[in-house]
Amino acid sequence: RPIIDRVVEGHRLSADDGMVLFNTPDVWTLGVMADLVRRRINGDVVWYNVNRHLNYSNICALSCKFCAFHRKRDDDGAYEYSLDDIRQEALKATESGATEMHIVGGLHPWLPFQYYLDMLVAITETAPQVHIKAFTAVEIVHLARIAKKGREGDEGIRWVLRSLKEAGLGSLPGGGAEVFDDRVHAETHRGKISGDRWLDVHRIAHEEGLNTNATMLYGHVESHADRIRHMQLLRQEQDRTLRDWAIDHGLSLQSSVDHEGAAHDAVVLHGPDTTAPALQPTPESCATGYYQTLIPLPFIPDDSELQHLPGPMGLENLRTLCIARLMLDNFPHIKAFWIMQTLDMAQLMLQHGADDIDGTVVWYDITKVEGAGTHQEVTVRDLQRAAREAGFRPVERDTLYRPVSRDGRSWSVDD
Ligand code: V47
Repeated sequence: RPIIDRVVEGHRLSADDGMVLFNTPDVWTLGVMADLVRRRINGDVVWYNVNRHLNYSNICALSCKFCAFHRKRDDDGAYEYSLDDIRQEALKATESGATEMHIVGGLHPWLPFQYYLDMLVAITETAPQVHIKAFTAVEIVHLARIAKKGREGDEGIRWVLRSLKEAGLGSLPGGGAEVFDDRVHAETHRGKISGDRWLDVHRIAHEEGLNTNATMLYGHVESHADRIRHMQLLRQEQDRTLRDWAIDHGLSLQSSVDHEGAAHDAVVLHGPDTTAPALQPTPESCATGYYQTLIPLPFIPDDSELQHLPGPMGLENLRTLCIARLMLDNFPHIKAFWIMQTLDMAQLMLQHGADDIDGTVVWYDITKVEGAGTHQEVTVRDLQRAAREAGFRPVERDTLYRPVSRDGRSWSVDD
């Protein structure tokens, strides 16, 4: 009851509240509360986009245990795209009317930094209108490592981000966050950057004016408390990022404690009262970049080194989604990534806190649900139908959540 009251009144939930929500048998009340917050921030809109994924190489210096994508150079199925392949992909994207290319790959041991700059330039030349959302924080640190010796500190990261931005990078995707916890890191993705470093890269990206997303890969060896801490860390970073914007826009600050128990100012997205639409950061109104969306990713065990683990089921997925919507009160969006959850499940997610159903995708190589191939495509009509049937109004967006007007393959961003 007290938690329901806090949600209804638009007050921040604590980490302890989050734990209560993981333990309550009443998932449906959680759903009602998450829907309330979701409607407060996004009304009856379901955002979708017309996008294409490009996984430029699966060759990776790391061997994370949950990952079925990575290959060593001589392994069967190892591949890397040439710049010509990339140009072809950009051409296909622009010809199909895509507004975004989402580009990630393994930590390739030999490709030089110039390859990544050339990739961005080739895409920008071939498909100038398409937004390039590319490279997880893990790849950015790798690029800082290969670009120049001794460039792995914050200044190296900043230099890499600036160079990539100049070559055409538009934003960072949310991948590679996994779960911010040292034990989980040691057990499942030792060798990858730490959670703290992941957060550093996104902080620097925000300072450089780039918007970013965040993921949480859950349902393997982490605990519920680890998930709550992951959300808490993201939330306190976003508090810091949005503080000046909130003050400038007359949003009253609440108080919150961080994961170490220290008090800080909290930015909770809400309107003048809890029934009015929430004030939202936009690229025009915010002097820096910020986190746009959280994408909860349920662990898919198939073909990974952790395939003996069962992976989370439907109700656990809905519960985690609801808690993410309720805890991350300063994230404008929560995404249902249908590729990992199926479109049927994504519909239910829309009624449990998610307001974004991602995109048309087309090719996706990183995870495959129940033996699906790499060709995983839905049409705009499928996405719109899924949203309408769930009781919402589908609106096409660009990567920065600006509404898009479309006439077949040609499109523009609404003012
Ligand atoms: O970084 C890897 C995760 C991520 C598995 O920013 C797995 O808009 C589940 O980040 N089971 C890639 N997850 C996906 C991603 C993403 C997707 C959609 C939208 C956005 C966005 C980002 O998938 C990886 C890793 O964290 N992952 N293996 C697995 N077996």
